[in-house]
Amino acid sequence: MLLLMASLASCAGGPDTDASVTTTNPAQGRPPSPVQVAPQQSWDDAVLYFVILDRFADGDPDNNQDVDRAGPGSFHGGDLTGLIANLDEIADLGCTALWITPVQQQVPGYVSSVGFFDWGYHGYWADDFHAIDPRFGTEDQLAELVEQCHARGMKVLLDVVYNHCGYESRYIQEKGREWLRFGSYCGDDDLTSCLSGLPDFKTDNPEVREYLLEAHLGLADRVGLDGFRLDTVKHVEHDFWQLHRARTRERLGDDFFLLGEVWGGDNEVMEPWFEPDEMDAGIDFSFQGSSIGFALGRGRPIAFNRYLDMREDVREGHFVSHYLSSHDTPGAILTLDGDVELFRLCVALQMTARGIPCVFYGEEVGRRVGDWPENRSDMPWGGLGVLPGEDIDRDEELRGFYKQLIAIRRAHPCLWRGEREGLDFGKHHLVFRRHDSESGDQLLVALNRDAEAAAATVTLPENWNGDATDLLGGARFAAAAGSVELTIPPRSTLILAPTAGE
Ligand SMILES: [Ca+2]
Ligand SMILES: [Ca+2]
Repeated sequence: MLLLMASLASCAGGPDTDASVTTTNPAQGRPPSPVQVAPQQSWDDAVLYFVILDRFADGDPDNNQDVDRAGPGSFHGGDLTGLIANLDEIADLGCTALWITPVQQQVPGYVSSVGFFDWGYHGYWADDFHAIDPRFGTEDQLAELVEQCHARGMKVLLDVVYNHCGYESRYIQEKGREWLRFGSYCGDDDLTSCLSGLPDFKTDNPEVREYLLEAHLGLADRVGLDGFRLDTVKHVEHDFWQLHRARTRERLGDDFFLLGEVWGGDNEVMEPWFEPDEMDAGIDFSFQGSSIGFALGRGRPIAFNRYLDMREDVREGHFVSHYLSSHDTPGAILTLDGDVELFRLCVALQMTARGIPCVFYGEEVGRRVGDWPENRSDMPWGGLGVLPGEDIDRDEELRGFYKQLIAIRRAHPCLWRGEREGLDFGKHHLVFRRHDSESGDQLLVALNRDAEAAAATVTLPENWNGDATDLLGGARFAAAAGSVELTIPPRSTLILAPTAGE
């Protein structure tokens, strides 16, 4: 998002897939509560679900201020109470961890230079780092969210900002240039520039550091968070992040998880933050475009396979988190022109790749995740009647596909910690093997992006016993003389396991 001018106005106002155990109550169409998720063993087998709090569910109309659900940049009323009430929606999908947008008190006005009234509904424009915005809820409700997630087997990451505050925030008046760069005082490099014109904290000033550290770490400590998603990482000094890591370890424990947003980051770009161990994980910005490109028929599958190999070369003990849609990029469904079959190929790629797959709220039911600001539209609740809810029919078949893939992923360590090996490449198809040497678990993944079925003869690994059965659709392919003849249906994925009992 680029804001050319910030003018703030004042305002008055499947088979073999038992990783998540659920049953659906047909009377209500929703599962009984609380839905249990098999807790992640480590962040290796995590599946993350990212929610923009204001756009997910409004559980408390009494805290609504500045709500205009027709306004793309207005508050839509979503809050912690609404999220807590609908956690089963996320747990039932099989996700093991939740990432929510920042909850601090936001600046009391809006920016209009983007062509509409744009408020701090997203939480990135803080006015007071030591207060929770009442539009999102209270600190007790945040603690309740953590407790309710833990009761379901899920972890919670809170998005936090150290780099900047909101436009014309109280800190400009209260602390001025001692603490901030703003207006004509903005620098012109990554560390000192004013991102989108936002006042930039002087994070090399010890007083600023201590203030922000106490705000975020104190909150995490009091409510029991499991980690942070760190915003705008490359705009803050490395020695700050090293101090931050030491402080989170000291106060919140060695397991407190740090997922950093380094814009444009991937496994290699993250190295300067991984090598000194400033954070555990980084957002993988490469996967979305690469997987969409594959689905759209761009490039050769053998080249795409090389990319998939390359992105898994991550420093030991560290992770990248790969997404198909986000609040800062156009969603995959839009980029694929609404083609759900091609989107499913991308989802299959996401769930069979190493790293932490991140599901952006609602894309699992076909939310029209467009370009900004439409990528931040309301969660589609359809007949469930939750507000705010985008007025489209939920694609429950797509949700079922996600659920099945997530369950397969969680049940098969080869998908989240195994080695990968490309086995067969055509003009439009790709077959690769995932193998976990520790458990012996292995699967073949076959994808075909073409409108015609693809035939592939695949040499089976020596320790493959029996035929091959597709965990997604149930089709069985006979093995003969150490190989298997596959027919991959048009624009489809097969996830093949050795046929049980042979
Ligand atoms: Ca509300
Ligand atoms: Ca900065």
